[in-house]
Amino acid sequence: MTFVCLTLFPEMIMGGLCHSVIKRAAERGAIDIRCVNIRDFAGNRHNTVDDYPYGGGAGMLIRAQPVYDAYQHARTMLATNARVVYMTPQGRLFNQAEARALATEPELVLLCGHYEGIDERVIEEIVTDEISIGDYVLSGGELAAMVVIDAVARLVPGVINEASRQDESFSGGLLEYPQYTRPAQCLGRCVPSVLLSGHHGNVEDWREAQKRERTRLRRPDLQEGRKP
Ligand code: 6GU
Repeated sequence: MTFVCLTLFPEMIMGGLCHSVIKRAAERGAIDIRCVNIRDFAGNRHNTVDDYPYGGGAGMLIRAQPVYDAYQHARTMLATNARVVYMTPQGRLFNQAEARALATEPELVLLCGHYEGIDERVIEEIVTDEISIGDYVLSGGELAAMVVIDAVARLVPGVINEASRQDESFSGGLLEYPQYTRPAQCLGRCVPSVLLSGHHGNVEDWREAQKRERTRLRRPDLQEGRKP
């Protein structure tokens, strides 16, 4: 799967995603993460991409033209008419179901805003989806795009181990059970004895009960067994 980010801070995206699981997946060619720097399409001598908002108000906006030209450049890098996701607190809330849906796409373009936003006309022209990662305001869309890319990429076949993809929090609509590794006693606490019993049926039952209890206590909004 190919991700192309339209951003003013490509080094932030590439630096943030060049680690661990995602880095190795990119090295293997399971995913490809690229950036187009909107500033390269400023089209003026000082390479400025922002301007004052009509009607007044605080802050600056990214002009439509550099974003549109960066998008046209991104299109030359892509094989399909890929969805264009604008990262904005005004978008629909991102969750695991949304991640699963996006992971079925062969290519995605992620548009990262900055300053007070982007001229609405280019959003109308190129954007197919608007996504927010939560009810708080970030100073730019890059961190949000990185969150979406990480969550989507790990659902792409061959990026992570299939078993860990099944077992985790949210995939069954419940939180994950607690886990322990050696030694059996640490920080004055013991590993729950059922995990040392070697009785796989009891271990499974205990883990399932832990998932339900954790979800009930910590996230009662996640309805039992329903995929979010
Ligand atoms: Cl997607 N962008 C920005 N700038 N802030 C956010 C967000 C996105 N999601 C939550 N806050």
